[in-house]
Amino acid sequence: MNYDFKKIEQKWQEKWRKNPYFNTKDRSNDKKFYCLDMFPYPSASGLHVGHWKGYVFSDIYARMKFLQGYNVLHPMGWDAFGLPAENAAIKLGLHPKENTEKNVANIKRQINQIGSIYDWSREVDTTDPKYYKWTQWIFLQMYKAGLAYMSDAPINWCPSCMTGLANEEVVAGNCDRCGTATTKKSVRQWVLKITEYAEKLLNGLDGLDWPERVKLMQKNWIGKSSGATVFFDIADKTNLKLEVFTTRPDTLFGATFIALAYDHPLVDSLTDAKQKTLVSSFVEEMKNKPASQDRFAEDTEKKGVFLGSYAISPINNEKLPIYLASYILSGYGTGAIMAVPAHDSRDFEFAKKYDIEIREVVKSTSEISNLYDENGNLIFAMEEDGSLINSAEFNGLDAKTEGAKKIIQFLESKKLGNAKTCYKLRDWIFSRQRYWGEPIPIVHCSKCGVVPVDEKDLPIVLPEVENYAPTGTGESPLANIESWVNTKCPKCGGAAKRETNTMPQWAGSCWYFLRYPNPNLNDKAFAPEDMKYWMPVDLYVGGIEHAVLHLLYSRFYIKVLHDLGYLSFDEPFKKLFNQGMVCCLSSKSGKVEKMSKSKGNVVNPDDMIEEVGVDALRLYMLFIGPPDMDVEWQTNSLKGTKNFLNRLWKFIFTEGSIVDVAPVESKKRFHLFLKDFQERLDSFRVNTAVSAMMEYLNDLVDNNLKFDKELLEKFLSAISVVVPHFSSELFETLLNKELEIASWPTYDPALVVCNEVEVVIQVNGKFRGNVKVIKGSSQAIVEKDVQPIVEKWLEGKTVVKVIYVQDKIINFVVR
Ligand code: ANZ
Ligand code: ZN
Repeated sequence: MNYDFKKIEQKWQEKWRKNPYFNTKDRSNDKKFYCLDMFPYPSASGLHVGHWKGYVFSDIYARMKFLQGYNVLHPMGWDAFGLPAENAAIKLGLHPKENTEKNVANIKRQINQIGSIYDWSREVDTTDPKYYKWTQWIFLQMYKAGLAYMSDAPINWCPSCMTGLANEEVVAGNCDRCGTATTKKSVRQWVLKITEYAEKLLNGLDGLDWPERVKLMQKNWIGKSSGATVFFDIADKTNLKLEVFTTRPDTLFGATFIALAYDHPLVDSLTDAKQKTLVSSFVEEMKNKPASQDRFAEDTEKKGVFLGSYAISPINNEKLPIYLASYILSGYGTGAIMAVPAHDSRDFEFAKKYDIEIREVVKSTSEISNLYDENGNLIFAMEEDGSLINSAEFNGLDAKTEGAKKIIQFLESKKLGNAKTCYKLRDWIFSRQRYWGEPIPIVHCSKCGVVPVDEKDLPIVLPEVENYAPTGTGESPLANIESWVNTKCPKCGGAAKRETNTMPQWAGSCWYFLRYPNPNLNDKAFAPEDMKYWMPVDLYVGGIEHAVLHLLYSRFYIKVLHDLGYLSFDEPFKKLFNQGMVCCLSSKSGKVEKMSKSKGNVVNPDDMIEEVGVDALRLYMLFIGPPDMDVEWQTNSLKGTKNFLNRLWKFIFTEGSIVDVAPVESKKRFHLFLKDFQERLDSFRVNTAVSAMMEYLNDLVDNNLKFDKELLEKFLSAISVVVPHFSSELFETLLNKELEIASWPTYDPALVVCNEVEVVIQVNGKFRGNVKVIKGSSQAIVEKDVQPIVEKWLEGKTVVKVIYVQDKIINFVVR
């Protein structure tokens, strides 16, 4: 009997479509498990095997929890508004709606092929008016709470996408969507006060079971700095005062100049007549520079110009020249700094260039070599902690701790400054001058000003428009549809105009997970009882690229809805898992790169399924490497997992493999496998769980082990999370049952004891640790098991040989 994967997989997929036995029960008394994938945006190219990696991974846990008796919510939907979808449609000359529908159909077909237990009855589409009615409703709640406001401040602008962008969407000065260098543009825009939540967003990170690097990225993005603001008088201008923000108040005696951002409000009043021409040409130059918010871009040359005026140091009354400097950001702190060249490398570089005094005020307590040249001049800024010198009565204090504290106290007592905390996080530019998004539910009335749309008039439906291409004028294409724009003021009933900006693509994805429990709810965005039962999400699977975008924005939304009394929890995702990317050799560049259509290295799952089947592909996606790491796709290795399934099938159908009562040794071996398999799944090492399956098959064959019906049922139930079609078929054929009734098997601890041995790990003969493995484990298994332990010893080395003495020792010989 051959394993006819095509027939079998088709058969089961049809059955599951007709009878989705795994669909979610509404609230029940069962424990719940909310297993969520980041929903895709329906791009034209469809899924590639890179997308499969995350979806197969999450399906393992959805299926496992289902077999464990949990009420599982494992939904899927479409993040279909926004720039990517719209740009794609424009390119094809299609209406975004039409194009989106087409793409959704194709991707849905592809997702269905995975054989995952998605509950399609809860599908969500962010472009459905029944959905975005509530996206608009949330905006109104924010507006009413004072968290949404209009601003005319210059924002990041992408000249190619012809829209404003949030800071999070600008990467190294370029548009995150199309790579074009961004500029600054003053357009009227809507902004959300995410900064009001900086502290809450920061503190909330502590309690999350998220990868450390994502938490760190958010922490850095929020960028909390503690220090002080210091006020400086201006020489000969008694009416002016300059405020700077510093994280190093302890270095106040070392300040030798002041630097301002080019657009600081005091530039004009501080510019001396003699310097006017120089200053205005510098300002012009800075205006035209691309908008980089990255103060740490150390490579850029520091430039500046002297304004011709001086500030007075509040601590020693010295006159400090005031400069404009290219490295000062207008949006951070006060846009002005006291510069301490001896202890800040940016100031150091600037001082060297413009020949400004460099005065040391902190003596390092540890010896730093090469700090001075032969003439005793500093070669670089000493940013380390140390004790204060050249600082009058503060000398000798530990600079960053006591010194800072005492100097802040001094400033506060004389009203010359205050302790202060700054955040790098900026408010969130929330409007886009584009067509394909949720209309912002606001009306502008000449009499009443800005008026929110009545909640009962939601949704404000995105109108049909003939020309949806961006205008580039700072107005959205909606502005041209007079019949839509002209409306009545909800307040006074007079003639008024609709807001024509639309929301950014993130608006719909900030809260979609609240909608899945009941996507058809008509009178509310979500029901409190549902929220209480389902939220927070138990496992959230998606790519690292959303670390400071979607994942930060959603946390903000949830915290706002919590504070407004709509939710009882304030963090949406308890556990986050970032699946690594699938990379592949690109024929264009000759390099192994992230799989993407533009690089021409995409592997289409449709083709792979044709060749090896769904289960073999699932198996391979899990086996390809640690799930959180980037891995390289190799079509050849796919045959390996196909062969494995064939061999397993053959073994099971071999005369004598299934007996009435399995011998004790066979039972033991099975329970050992089960323990291993489950522990590895529990710790998210899915690749090694698959190797446990492979090892077990070798064991079955080599040692002539047997199944009885009980063992077989347990075995098939366990591996059904990985190869559901394969398992279902055997369940039916051999056990006369449906997988539907299966439950998650547990190993018998009595059968697995005394079967573990401790193996000594060595690298070049040196003891590096121990590892517990199952007695009789093969070299391949032990090698995999010890990887995390030996990793650091093997890094950058070549393994020449691995010497393995079964159950005793494994020694890596490296060069
Ligand atoms: C004096 C000083 C002495 C500073 C020293 C640093 C070292 P973070 O940690 O990133 O918050 N700064 C303040 N506002 C700035 C702006 N708008 N653009 C560029 N730089 C700015 O950095 C805060 C420090 O960066 C501040 O402390 C200030 O320089 C500078 F030995 O003040 B410091
Ligand atoms: Zn009005």
